[in-house]
Order: sequence, then structure tokens, then C-alpha cells
Amino acid sequence: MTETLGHTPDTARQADPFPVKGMDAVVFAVGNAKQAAHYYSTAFGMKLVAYAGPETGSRETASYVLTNGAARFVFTSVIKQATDRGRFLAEHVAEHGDGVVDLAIEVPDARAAYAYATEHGARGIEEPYEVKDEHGTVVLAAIATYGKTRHTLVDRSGYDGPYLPGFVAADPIVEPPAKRTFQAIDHCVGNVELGRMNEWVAFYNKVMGFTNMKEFVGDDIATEYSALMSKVVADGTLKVKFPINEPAIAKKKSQIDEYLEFYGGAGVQHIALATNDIVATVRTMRAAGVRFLDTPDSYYDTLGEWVGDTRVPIETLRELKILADRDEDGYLLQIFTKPVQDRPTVFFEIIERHGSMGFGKGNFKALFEAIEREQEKRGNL
Ligand code: TYF
Ligand code: FE
Repeated sequence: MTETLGHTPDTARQADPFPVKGMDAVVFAVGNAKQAAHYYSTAFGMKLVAYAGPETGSRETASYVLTNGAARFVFTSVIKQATDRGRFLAEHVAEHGDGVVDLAIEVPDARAAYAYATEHGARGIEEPYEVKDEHGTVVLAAIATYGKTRHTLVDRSGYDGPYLPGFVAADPIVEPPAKRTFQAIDHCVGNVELGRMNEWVAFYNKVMGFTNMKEFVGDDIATEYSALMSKVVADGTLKVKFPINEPAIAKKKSQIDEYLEFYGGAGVQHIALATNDIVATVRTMRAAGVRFLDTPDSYYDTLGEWVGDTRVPIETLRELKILADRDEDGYLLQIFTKPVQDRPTVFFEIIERHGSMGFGKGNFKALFEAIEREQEKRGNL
């Protein structure tokens, strides 16, 4: 019926009840944003592009905006608490340590997105409002998700400044690596309390019209070795992908329980960053001091038999401890950092996809055993 119109993608987009353009930013509340900006510049190869602080009229907080391709991170610290916003950020750091306060989503219409979300059960945190400067106007709104995390809904179609009104352009802290380390946020994972995964999956189904992806960790895998359950929700274009984990009762103490205990509740567990050259990225990040999870040599002894040919020779994967997985659509290469703060909470994943839209299910055993070895070193197993 519609084939003859030749506009199926547009038609499909209009039919989407909650259209998204992609991730806008991952916003972190940290104890020392100046040093965090330095770490993500020198260790992750990101580029400082914008700043707001006392010099620009922001007397309560300092914020550093770093990008790498389409990926954008914002680090905010409280300098001198004066308002409820400053109190929230200061208390967030006191309670949770450095962590993610906002998974901001870029949308074509923040008012429509906020209306749809709140009509479908989301708790509104900020009604839609406009902010302007000489670069134009941004429309913002915010809704609550798990823990104290929020989703700011950002319509920046009328704006061409370096981040948001109130921010000024900033020079890079160091020259970024000649080769870009990553270019987009692939997925953002939340850890929620025991028994609440399905509630949060239903939240994204209802509030954002997101649908469940086929990859999940069910009871079988959970009790056998993972000690967690996981389901993935995504928008129709798969640009925004949110896996949700909950602890499972298994033989060992769940890594998700360890997170919940040290974070002080539900929150963002890991951010996966998409690269097209994981080998170069891991070499660069390792040389800059980033620590990745170890993988036993035995993993590589049998990898070739089931994963088949990949762009990267098995011996290079072995050298760098990169994991590989294949499904009916293709394959992926991935690696996980150790936690990036003293609390065993937030970490990062680097992922290079070749067709596969999975999350590395074939690696769950090797990966979760590696995480458990770290848990054991911390005395939390
Ligand atoms: O995002 C994912 O689902 C994969 C696998 O604690 C994963 O990166 C799941 C849970 C976990 C670590 C990695
Ligand atoms: Fe992941």
C-alpha cells in the first residue's frame, strides 16, 4: 500500500510516538571536574570544547564539555553551593561518588517528547523551557528514570553554539590523538535493584515507545555464571540503546549487588563507546594508562573455532585482551575498562561493530569471570 509512495522512512519516522535523534550527552557529577576533564582528554582522547564556570557567570558550578565525534560527555562539580541544583549535585557526589546524573537525549521536539513521556507515566522533573544566547535557542525538559538519574530531552535544532547557552567555547587541554579513539555513544547501561528490571523495561516501553531487543540474559545464564539478568530497550532506529541489569541469586555475589552497594542505589553502570579501529584505540588508551579487564589466554585458544574470520587477527586480540562475538548478522569486537573511580561502580566499554547489533552474549561467561576476579581482589565476592 505505501510502497508506491516511496517515502517509507519518513512515514515510519512520523509514526514514531517518541522520535529521537540520538544521545545528546552523558552528564557526570564529579568531585573535581577540572581533573576529570584532564583524564578524559589525556586517557580517553576526548577534546574539551566548552566550559561554564565562575569566569563565565556560573558561580555555583563548573562544567567541562568534551567530545569525540558525536559522543559528548559533560563533567560538573560544585564550587560553592547556592541553589537546589547545586545541592542536588553536591549530595549526588557525596552519596554516589563520581557518577552519571543525566543521560540526555536529543529529540526533534522537546515539548512533544515531554508531553508524551509524562502522559505515559514518566515523572517530570523540569517542564519544557527555553534557553537562549547569541547562538540561538535550545528547548529543554527533563524526566526521571532509575535511581537519581534523569533524561534531559534536548531540542538543539535552533542552536549552533558549542554546547548550551551559558557555555563558552574552550580550547583543547591537550592535542587529541591523531586517530580518533571513538566516535559515538553505542549504549548506556543501567543497574537497578533486584526484581525491578522488568519494571524499568516496561517504563521505556511505555514512556518512550522503545522496544525490546532480542539479546537478553535470562534465568538460565544468570544462575549458571553471570549472577545478573539483563534486557535491552532501544528506539526504533537503534540509535539509543539502554540495557538494564538487575542482580540474580547465583553461586557468587552478583557484580550488580556490588555496584548497588557501593553506588548507593540504582544508576548508570557502563557507557559503551563505538570505534572503527578498536586495536588503535586500545593501544592508545593502554599507553595513556587506562586499565582494561584481563582475559585468560585460554579464551583465545578456542576463539577462532567459533567466531570465524574477523578484521583483526586472533593473535592481536590475544595481545590486547579484546573480546569477539558473532551472531547471524555479523560480529563485534569489545573490551571493558576497569572501574574509572575508586568505587567499583562506573566503567566503559569500547566496541567495534561489523553487522552484529548484539552486546557480546558469547562473551558473557569470560567477561563475568573477569569481573568476578576483580570483585575478589576487592574483597567483594
Ligand atoms: O551492555 C551489555 O549488555 C554488555 C554486556 O555487567 C555486559 O556490555 C552486561 C553486564 C555487565 C557487563 C557487560
Ligand atoms: Fe555493554
